[in-house]
Amino acid sequence: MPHPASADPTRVLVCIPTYNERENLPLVVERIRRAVPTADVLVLDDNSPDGTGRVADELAATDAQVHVLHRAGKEGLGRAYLAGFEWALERGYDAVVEMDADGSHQPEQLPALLAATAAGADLVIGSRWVRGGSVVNWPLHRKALSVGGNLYIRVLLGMPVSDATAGYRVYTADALRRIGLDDVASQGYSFQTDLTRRAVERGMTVVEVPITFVEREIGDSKMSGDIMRESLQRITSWGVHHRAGQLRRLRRREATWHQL
Ligand SMILES: Nc1nc2c(ncn2[C@@H]2O[C@H](COP(=O)(O)OP(=O)(O)OP(=O)(O)O)[C@@H](O)[C@H]2O)c(=O)[nH]1
Ligand SMILES: [Mg+2]
Repeated sequence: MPHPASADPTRVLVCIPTYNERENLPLVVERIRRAVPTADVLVLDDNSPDGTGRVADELAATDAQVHVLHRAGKEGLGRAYLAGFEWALERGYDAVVEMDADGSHQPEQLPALLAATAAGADLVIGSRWVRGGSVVNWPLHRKALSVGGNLYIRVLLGMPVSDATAGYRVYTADALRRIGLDDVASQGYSFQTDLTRRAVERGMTVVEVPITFVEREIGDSKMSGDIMRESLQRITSWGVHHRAGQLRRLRRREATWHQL
């Protein structure tokens, strides 16, 4: 039976990975708390040298819906999210949100993503590259990198997803359990493609909701050559396995036809 919005039983946790986001964190947390007051927030800080962890503790001290997971050191976005997902599943949340700390993912658009979850999606992707989606303040080379990367992923992995690298997402708790988090090895941004691929392979309902992605105004990007290399290597290897599997199935089918 549908529930009225005021009695919504869905428990939502917004996970925010942080590395040197001291100035951005209070701004994004305040916007989340205003946009979706019922949602809890979990900051996943990798012992940021700029003291983001202390800022997170101060926010948590004044707001019972804000929590902090302090991690020993910088281990990458993927590892931080895996720790956050485990934390959420242990505590019985129904939906888990991924959101950057730097304001690129606008909290005001979260209700639209959560609406797609409520409508039955297992995974909702806030997408820059579907009709209605956009990017504000990106130089041409960043756009080209994202569009090119997603094209490479589509061609190699054959997934019907326009923005598989996007980091603004909602997973249902059930989807996270079905995806299986124990053997996820991706550390950097390939983590997003990895989980998209797993969701598609398991026949889950993946819905893309258009978002306006706004380039950070404060702080530095953590994108690096190592992160790019990890993505390229992992995606290429998944693609080769995927296509080799298709070829094997095709050969088997051909062999069966010849026997008929
Ligand atoms: N805990 C943790 N968070 C990280 C790590 N690397 C990046 N982050 C966070 O992940 C989010 C995305 O990182 P960004 O540097 O904004 O990466 P990006 O959005 O691809 O790059 P820009 O568009 O240049 O900002 C931010 O909230 C970062 O603070 C990490 O190793 N550990
Ligand atoms: Mg960013």
